[in-house]
Amino acid sequence: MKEYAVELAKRAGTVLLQGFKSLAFIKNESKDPRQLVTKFDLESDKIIIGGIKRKYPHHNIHSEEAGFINKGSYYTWIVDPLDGTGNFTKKNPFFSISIAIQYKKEIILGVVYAPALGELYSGEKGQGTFLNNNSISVSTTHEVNRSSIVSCEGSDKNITRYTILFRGIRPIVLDMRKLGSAAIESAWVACGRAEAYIVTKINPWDIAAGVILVEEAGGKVTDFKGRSWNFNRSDLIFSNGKIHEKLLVKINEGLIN
Ligand code: LIP
Repeated sequence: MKEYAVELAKRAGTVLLQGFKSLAFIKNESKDPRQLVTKFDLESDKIIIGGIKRKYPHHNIHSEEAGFINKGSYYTWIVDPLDGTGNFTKKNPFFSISIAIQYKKEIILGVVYAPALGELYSGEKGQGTFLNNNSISVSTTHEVNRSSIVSCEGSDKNITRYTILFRGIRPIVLDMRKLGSAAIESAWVACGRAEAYIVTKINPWDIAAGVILVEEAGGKVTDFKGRSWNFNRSDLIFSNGKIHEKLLVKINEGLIN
């Protein structure tokens, strides 16, 4: 399944990269200006969903574009065919494809492919995390004031929550950045470019692959109450494990409710 997930991500990535490199204006197909959907999200979705249906017709699929296809299986493929659509439409290379496989309640495989960056992350239960076939691990930093944090508000319509979080966390860390692709942000924790990724109201397809990338790279993923990830939990911290509790304490000082 890992090889096939990688193959599908690469196939979809080729199409996305063609669109990204073309000079044509990329239109938002959605009526809501905050809800970006381009023809490339849909094309990429078709490639990935079509591929899963052909090879694993009995598996469930949950994709950002196609919704939930329930086959009553223990296996569910969780797919974001284009994560970071906003970046993509602005010719910013930070966009990716995210494919995860959940078995029962647990994520067992994750692939994040950022074609314009030439980076393919993969993680498998008990097998570690890899960036372009090189084993990667989370950063060893213990000090919050030496930590780089990536963060975003996900699909939170109440922007005040994120603003309060940013105001509380920013003064105690070295740096705080927003990359515009949740899948890439979680992958950055897995490879040690950031000590943590803090996100509010994120959709499961944006970060399901990131959960296993970070865990298999030696990190930790919980919600703001310290509970492990599940499909319905959306206020999340992905970290190197060493600064996790300190950030949780800060968040629970009343930054977010
Ligand atoms: C996007 C995320 C981004 C987040 C947006 C959105 P999409 O995913 O990855 O980081 O801030 O709210 O969810 O919609 O491009 O797949």
